[in-house]
Amino acid sequence: MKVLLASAFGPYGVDDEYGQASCRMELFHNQVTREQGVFSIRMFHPSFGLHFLAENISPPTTVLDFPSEARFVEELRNGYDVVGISFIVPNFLRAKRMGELVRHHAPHAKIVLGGHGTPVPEVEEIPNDGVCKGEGVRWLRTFLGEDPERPIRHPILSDSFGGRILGVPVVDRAGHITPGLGCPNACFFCLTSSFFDHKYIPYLATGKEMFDVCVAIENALGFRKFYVMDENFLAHPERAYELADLMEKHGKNYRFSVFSSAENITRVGVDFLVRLGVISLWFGVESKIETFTKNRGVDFASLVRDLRNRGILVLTSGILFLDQHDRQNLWDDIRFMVGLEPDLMQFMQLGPAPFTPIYRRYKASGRIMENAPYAGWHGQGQIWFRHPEFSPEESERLLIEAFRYDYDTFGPSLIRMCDTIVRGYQNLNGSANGFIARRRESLRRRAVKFRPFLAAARYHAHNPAARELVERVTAEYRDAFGSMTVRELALSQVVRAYAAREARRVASGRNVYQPHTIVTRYRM
Ligand code: B12
Ligand code: SF4
Repeated sequence: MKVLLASAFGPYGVDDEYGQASCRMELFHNQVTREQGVFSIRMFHPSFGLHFLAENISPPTTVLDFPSEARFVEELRNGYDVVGISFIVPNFLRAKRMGELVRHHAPHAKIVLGGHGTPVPEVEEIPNDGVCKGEGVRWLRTFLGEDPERPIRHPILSDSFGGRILGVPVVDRAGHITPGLGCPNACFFCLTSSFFDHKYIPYLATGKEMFDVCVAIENALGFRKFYVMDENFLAHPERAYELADLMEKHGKNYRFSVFSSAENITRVGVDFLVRLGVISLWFGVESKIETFTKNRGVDFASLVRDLRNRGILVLTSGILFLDQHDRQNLWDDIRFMVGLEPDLMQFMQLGPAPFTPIYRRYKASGRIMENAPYAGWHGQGQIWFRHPEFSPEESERLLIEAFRYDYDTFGPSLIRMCDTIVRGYQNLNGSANGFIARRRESLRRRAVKFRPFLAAARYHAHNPAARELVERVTAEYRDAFGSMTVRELALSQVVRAYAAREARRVASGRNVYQPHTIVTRYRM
């Protein structure tokens, strides 16, 4: 018995029969820094879910990530008994094509489908022998006739590859950790909450379990920085407290990037986050018009300021085209969210996806556009529901304007991040706690790494606000670290050359990168 697990085939982020140019496979460039030209931060993430599955079943298994259609067919020729396809809603047509290819080239193989695309009503149009709508490890074990309840092992993986800053290939990788899936908060628009039935499914239930995975990743891959893929990591403070205690006890200066809702961030407090080694934090501001329970009573302006002053990078997200939005208050909301001055700002269009409460409501009232192709259901193109005020075309234009407003007002996120790092370094000065002193030292190292980029940035600052930001942050660096060394000056010239080339590429409109195909063999 041999198993193949594949992600939807590329190329991604191009207009073709399977997808749209506005649906890229790059996290920041897709939905955060997309309008920041040469400053847009580029990177790819492997399909973590597939590795979780591969690590936790018994047969020899191949994970084929980011194949082309031809590469997928080529792999099928290796004779698999089970082929798993993972897809999200906008990749529905790709998954359908892949199912057809399996039936044609490997007619004896069983096809199983999984991922956030499976709730679409037409899922049965994809040839299949089983559909997993939710947690996959137990489901796939059951499908293969294995014991679903035996302990789950966390895969040892790095979080990203293909990073580029100002066109320079950078290696700034971290370990990947998924402590659990889903979130019980059940915000009405949220697919990940609905997909896992508004429950939290822990993979690493305690701080000790998480600490052990950190140590295992450090031993295997050398990373002491981790990208934590959990929708609401701080919703389980006991796990985080235990993890921090263990790190201190064992002298491990680990650092984490986490997602969390604001209520939980304020509950544990910024001091604790510094102690835990959180270096970046992503939370949903969503909107000031709609009151989400998770955001009730949160003073976002001071929260963002406090976090950045302690060296924690802040990524906030906002939703555009809520029912209450009209031409006036949409911009009030955009200005409010941008005015919080996070390092990074994600805007996403409201996107009713099957399974969610909002989808059911819109579907029942005939507001879902029946002819809108799934390829466009991704939140960075045009809305696929009828809004009382905005047409799909306007939604696309206004989304782009919101991103540009952020960029024009506060400058490149890259430089804001440099600002946060140096602010944290200055403000953690003099702490009596030896562990915090080590945190400060890691901020210094990050600052040093970024300095040549900062120096090259002035040649690409696109308006007076961006130029002023670069000047101010450059002065902060000088105050904190003195003049640039000869090596830093030389490196900044290298960055300048790369950035000039990247700027030409961006200007020519060829502004999408493709991830390379990654083949990982388990037990083969
Ligand atoms: C990491 C991530 C990405 C990475 C992609 C990495 C990759 N290689 O695919 C990046 C940043 C590139 C990305 C991009 C996009 N993403 Co994304 N992404 C996520 C995120 C945050 C985490 C996914 C993850 O790794 N989870 C951890 C793993 C362990 O869990 P899992 O993937 O759910 O897998 C489990 C089960 O689902 C199941 N399973 C999954 N696949 C399979 C397959 C089989 C055969 C079986 C049996 C089971 C199974 O088993 C796994 C173990 O339990 C999710 C949100 C979330 N928290 O889940 C959004 C999410 C999946 N992304 C989403 C979207 C919309 C996008 C984008 C369109 C951009 C956007 N507008 O947000 C682009 C599309 C890219 C493209 N062109 O295809 C949506 C999908 C919504 C939908 N309607 O389908 C999500 C749910 C976010 C959201 N709430 O809106 N994304
Ligand atoms: S808090 Fe975040 S992850 Fe949880 S339901 Fe709301 S939007 Fe989804």
